[in-house]
Amino acid sequence: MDAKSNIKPANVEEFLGGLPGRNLGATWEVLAQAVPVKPQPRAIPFHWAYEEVREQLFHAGDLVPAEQAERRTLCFCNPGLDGAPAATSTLFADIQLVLPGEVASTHRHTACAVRFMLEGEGSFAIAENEKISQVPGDLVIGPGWAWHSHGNEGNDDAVWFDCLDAPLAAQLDASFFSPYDTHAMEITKVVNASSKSYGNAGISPVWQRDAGTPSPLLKFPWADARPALDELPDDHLSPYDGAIIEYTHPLTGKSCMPTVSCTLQLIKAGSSTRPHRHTSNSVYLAVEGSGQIVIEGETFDWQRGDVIALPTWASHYHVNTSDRDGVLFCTSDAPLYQSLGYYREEDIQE
Ligand code: GTQ
Ligand code: FE2
Repeated sequence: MDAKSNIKPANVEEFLGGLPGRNLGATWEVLAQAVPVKPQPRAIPFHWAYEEVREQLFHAGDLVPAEQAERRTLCFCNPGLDGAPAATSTLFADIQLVLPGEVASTHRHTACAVRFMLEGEGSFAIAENEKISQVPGDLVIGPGWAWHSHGNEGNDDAVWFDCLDAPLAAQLDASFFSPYDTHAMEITKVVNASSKSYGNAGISPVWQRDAGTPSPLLKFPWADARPALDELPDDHLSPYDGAIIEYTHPLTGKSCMPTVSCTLQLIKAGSSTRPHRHTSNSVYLAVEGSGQIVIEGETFDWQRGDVIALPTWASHYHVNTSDRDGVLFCTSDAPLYQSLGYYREEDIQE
């Protein structure tokens, strides 16, 4: 029978068989696909060891000149996502290498970016005509559509972790990218201008105050964040995350980016946390000590520089069996879920 026959179907099978040719579906046949009873992430929980990633990154350093690669980075490809450049369904993450004397060209994209410095003292970012100095442990954010470039004027190889909401922008068909017309952006502001304007907690400029999203403060120094974790009073410990602080917009207290939040947490030596799960995807970067994240019953050991992808709704808890405190940096798309009314969180009874 012709797929578009006008003859009344004799039975249900014949009726259903005629629908695809008309670009129709019988909703009762695909309801679980249209409205799943719970999230069905394709991304899987996954761990990348820094030792292995770093070795490959330095091969790229030997073989690929900075001018040739727009960015010399190795991106984390979640095995559940068919080789796509994405650590989770919404988050792209990479490790970047900038050798002494190198400068990465200026560009901008709708995706926002956050960078956590791992190695090298003399690197810098240029964002919107401002030069930002960066040392290991610093978090530097790149708001969506802001012009940016990076460089290294020190003697050490500079390595850092980046996370962008690029897969989200691409899935929303909202991704734009543009290169700068000349190579390097002009620097018109004082060095670390955003730190000078907004980097003092509770103190902010009156004239030309920028309280919009994203955060007008672009750098969150390790020298501020690390002591804050140690000093956090016990009544602020999370049952699920231990001592945890967020890098927030200095004027609104909201996440540093509209779609992405960044946290730093400390799992005390010999401690463990309660399991829970939530909608939203996370990418963890281990920054100090060692520990384990147990995701859906599977134990992922981590040490400095390791990256772990936690897909939405996966149950997880933290363990530190070592005799040294462990510190994790984490980027998450929770603000996205929260702003859409899609955020859910659930305690898991053992
Ligand atoms: O550092 O600006 O790996 O824009 C991919 C896209 C890094 C960056 C990437 C980017 C960057
Ligand atoms: Fe970029």
